[in-house]
Amino acid sequence: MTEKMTSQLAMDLEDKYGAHNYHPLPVVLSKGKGARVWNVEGKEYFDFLSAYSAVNQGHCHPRIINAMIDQAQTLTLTSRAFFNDVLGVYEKFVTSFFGYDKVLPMNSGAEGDETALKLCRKWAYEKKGVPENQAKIIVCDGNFHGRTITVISMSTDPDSRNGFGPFTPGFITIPYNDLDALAEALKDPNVAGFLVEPIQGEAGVFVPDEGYLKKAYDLCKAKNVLFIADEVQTGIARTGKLLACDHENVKPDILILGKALSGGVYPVSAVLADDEIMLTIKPGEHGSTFGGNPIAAKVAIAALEVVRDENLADRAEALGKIFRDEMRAIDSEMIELVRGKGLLNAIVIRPKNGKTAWDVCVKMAENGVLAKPTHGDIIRFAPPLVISEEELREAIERIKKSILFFE
Ligand code: IF1
Repeated sequence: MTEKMTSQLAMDLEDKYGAHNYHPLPVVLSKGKGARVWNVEGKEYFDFLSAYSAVNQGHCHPRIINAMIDQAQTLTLTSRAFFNDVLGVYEKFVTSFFGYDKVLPMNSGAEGDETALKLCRKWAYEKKGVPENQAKIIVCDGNFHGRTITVISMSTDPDSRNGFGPFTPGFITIPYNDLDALAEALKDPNVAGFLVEPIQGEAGVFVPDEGYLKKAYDLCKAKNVLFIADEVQTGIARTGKLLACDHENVKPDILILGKALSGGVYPVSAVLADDEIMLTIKPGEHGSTFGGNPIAAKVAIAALEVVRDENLADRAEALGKIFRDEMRAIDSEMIELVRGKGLLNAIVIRPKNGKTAWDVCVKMAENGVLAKPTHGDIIRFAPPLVISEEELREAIERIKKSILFFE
């Protein structure tokens, strides 16, 4: 490539040579550090998306990057046909970090959800005594668990599903945050598991009622049904606790992690469970070429050490309160609702004079804050958890200025 790179050239190249499976904001990033990113021309932004909560530790955290570089220069991939001297160390570290007997390492969040579904079904047949191929898993309206065919078979979002059938059977859909509906669905003796996001991210940071997770967990336990938490987006300190389930002292039977498990440096996901569930999968029954590779293992250890050593959960809790208070204090008809937990927040935008959440996001980008609307009228705000209070307050001023521009 001899031509000088510009934002326009980058967008033209993606348009001509890349699949059109996204509609990005017209911002072309080329550098990231901590809570800040820069475009090709050097314009600086505060990143308030954090790659959908994958960059909780901040862009290019030196401790994680160095862990990756060191391992990348030593041994990158062995496959699981052989042992290596890193995976077991990581498995001990991560199971101790979250309090489970074992971990099954994968790469993407969707693979984590798929693995959890397979574990849940296997457990149902081998331990609960559900008849073969009759296992059912309860999921919620508005869920987002990834883009693979079985995962979208659980989805209620037309954009995620339409045109991709036929779908995988065996799912019961109930309204989110509705315990009566869950109790009713649990009457089916073939129900094996309940898969739920502790906060629905894609649905627009839909925070359930206080006590919902604990009561849902108890209803599942009473029926010998596995409580499966998808913490791919809400986990890793994002909501002000290490896991969103920790706000209600719920320990999922199966825990799914991804995204910030690697600090956004490398694709790393993980499924954690105790032996009764995890050992239902025998050698040769599940796997992945890159799952648990040495680089992923070292990166994930470093990423979790940063969460621990830099107290990212406490930071998210404290800074999130400032953010929501300041957003609620903005005097604008466009702000219908502010909701969230920790540093996973969203504003529901009431369109004004034809201006929508998208227009607010374009204006925010001009003013140096990056965020993206979800489902049309909701803007999600999720900065890296390493953002300083001073940076947060500067970003809040830029967000206020952007919203008040339309008054
Ligand atoms: C896209 C959404 C967020 C997730 C939860 C599993 C996965 C995700 C709770 C799958 C992934 C990403 C996927 C990305 C955009 C983003 C997203 F808008 F799609 F829904 F964050 F809300 N469970 N979420 O949020 O993990 O396979 O992607 O590693 O597909 O556009 P993945």
